[in-house]
Amino acid sequence: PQRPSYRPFDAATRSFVYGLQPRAIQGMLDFDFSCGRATPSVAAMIYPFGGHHIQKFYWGTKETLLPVYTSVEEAVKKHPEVDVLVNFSSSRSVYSSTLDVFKYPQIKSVALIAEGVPERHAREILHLAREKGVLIIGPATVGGIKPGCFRIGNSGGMMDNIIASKLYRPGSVGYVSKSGGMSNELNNILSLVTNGTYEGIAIGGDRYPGSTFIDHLLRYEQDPDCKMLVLLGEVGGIEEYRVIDAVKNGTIKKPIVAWAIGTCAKMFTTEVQFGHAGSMANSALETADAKNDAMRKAGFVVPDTFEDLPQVLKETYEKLVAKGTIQPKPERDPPVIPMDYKWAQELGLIRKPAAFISTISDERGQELLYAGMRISDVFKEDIGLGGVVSLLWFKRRLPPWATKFIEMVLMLTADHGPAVSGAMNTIVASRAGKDLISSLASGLLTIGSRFGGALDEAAAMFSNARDTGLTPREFVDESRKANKLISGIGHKIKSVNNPDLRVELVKEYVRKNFPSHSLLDYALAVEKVTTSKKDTLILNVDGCIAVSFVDLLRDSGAFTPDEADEYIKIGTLNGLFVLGRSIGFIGHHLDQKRLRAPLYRHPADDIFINMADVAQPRVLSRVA
Ligand code: Q5B
Repeated sequence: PQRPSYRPFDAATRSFVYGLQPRAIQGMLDFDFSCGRATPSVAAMIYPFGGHHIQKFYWGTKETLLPVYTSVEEAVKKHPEVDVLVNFSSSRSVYSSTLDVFKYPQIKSVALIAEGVPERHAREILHLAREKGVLIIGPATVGGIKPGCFRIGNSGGMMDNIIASKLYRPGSVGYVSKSGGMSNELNNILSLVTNGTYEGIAIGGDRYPGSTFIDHLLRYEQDPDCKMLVLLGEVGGIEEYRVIDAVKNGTIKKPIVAWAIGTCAKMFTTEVQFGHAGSMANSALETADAKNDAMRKAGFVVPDTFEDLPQVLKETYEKLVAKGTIQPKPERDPPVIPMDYKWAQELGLIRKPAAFISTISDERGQELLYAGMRISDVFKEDIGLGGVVSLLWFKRRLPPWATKFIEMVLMLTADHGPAVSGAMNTIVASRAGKDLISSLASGLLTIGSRFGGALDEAAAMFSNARDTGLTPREFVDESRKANKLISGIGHKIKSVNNPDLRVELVKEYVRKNFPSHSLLDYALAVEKVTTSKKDTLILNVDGCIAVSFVDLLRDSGAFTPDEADEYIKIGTLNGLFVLGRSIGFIGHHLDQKRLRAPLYRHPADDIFINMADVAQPRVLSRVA
């Protein structure tokens, strides 16, 4: 690109960003968009790790893709129009990456953002840059900004600041400062008392910046579009004196307003090191007061205090307007920059209906909450697994007899040997090489109305029967008439003579601890009728837990009758068996893995294969 050496950045400037800096790049692209640039100022990223790929950014309301190259060589080959590099590499790698860039004469300006670059490295970079004719800004800098044209990295701050300081269009004042923060301040002041910033560079606070005040002020002096200069120096170093010489010998002729920060240093009894590495006076000449005096004497416009800076800027600007040197242009409305959704949400500017509602837990705060209870309190109050289930399933703390009952159910249902259908499927899946989750899922998917998943229907059937006033016998007869098996009744191997001890334990606990157990009593009366027909038709473990849980829901005082009914309807009770039996299924899976059990194939002689009644394929006669 052909642009005069005094103007390294214009509205067509394209750059590479070294390092993965999506936020900074998005900031540069948003700035570009606000300026009305036709193309993004960032052409690509360079990042040696992770391979060549692309990343997506916003371009106004639309999106655009930027390539990420792994080497400068590749990047310059693909983008011959790029002549600026914004180098975000760390203090450790900035030296090597910058030296690498020097191999490519196409790169004319490099901004070094890293802080803490060893002075030896900074001086070497500076020396080589001079040899190669490359402009270095930094290190230890935010960079700089050319309103309406180009923004180096994060210079200028957030987009609302950029818009408020009118940086989306050029003004007439070129400034140079050390600090990025003070640059923001200057952008703001200049937007209020002049027609704004033409270009602003923060050279960085190190002792050996790659370019200094004079380098940039000489550029501004040459640039016909820059009408007024500002130097914001500071205590320490002698760079301001080089500008003083240039003003004295007439090299700088444009009006220059200046201030050296750090005049308060004299209030300290010892030498003070201000924020920047170079901001400490090593001689009387380096104090801010000495610099301000010398600049004033040389003909700079120097206010009496920093607070007076806006006033002198205003006066100097107005003189230039009065002389016709500056002809203020009519303001244009800044384009609306779409705000990032997250940021707008944080500011409370937008709302949107949530796609999901959740009412049981919250991890967004400092501490995880289970139904409003802090996880630390869950342990402090030792509410146990039953307490956690009561919080997450029922959104309330149930009394200890109820939470203990939940725990008892989980323990009782944890396993019932390898032969039950769910455990079998877990084992077969595990032996087929499946992982824990697949094997567990295989077992869980076996739970259904005949095996383990009869609780909800048992709760519904027994409650309905009792609530509609059926006697146990009428209930059994009606079910038989309707050809309906009673859920919760019957067991493959347990019987009156071989009682299921789990059921005995539940009955004992409920009778001892529950305030009422009317449905359990009703179910046991039904069992009397069914076992009189066949001794395996006992109230089984599913049935016993189900009716006891209905007693808990209805009579604990913790639920309204409607809530109790709803919990039965929405399938809560099968959850107890599912949760408990997961423990056993996981155990079976681990057991098979431990045993290195091979693939299971069921013996064919155990399957009666009979295809006698397979329908013969019908041969359709052709229609002639
Ligand atoms: N009859 C459980 O069947 C089983 C009847 C009935 C009226 C009934 C069967 C059943 C309802 C579902 C249920 C949970 C399939 C069971 C569980 C967890 C487990 C499992 C484990 C664990 C057993 C023989 C005769 C026939 C039938 C009649 C049967 N059930 N009448 N109501 N409910 N129950 N499931 O032994 O006249 O001869 O034709 O479906 O509650 O899954 O340990 O294994 O922890 O893992 O094969 O405990 O009862 O009996 O079907 O041959 O029937 O009794 O009509 O009469 P069986 P079947 P008839 S607990």
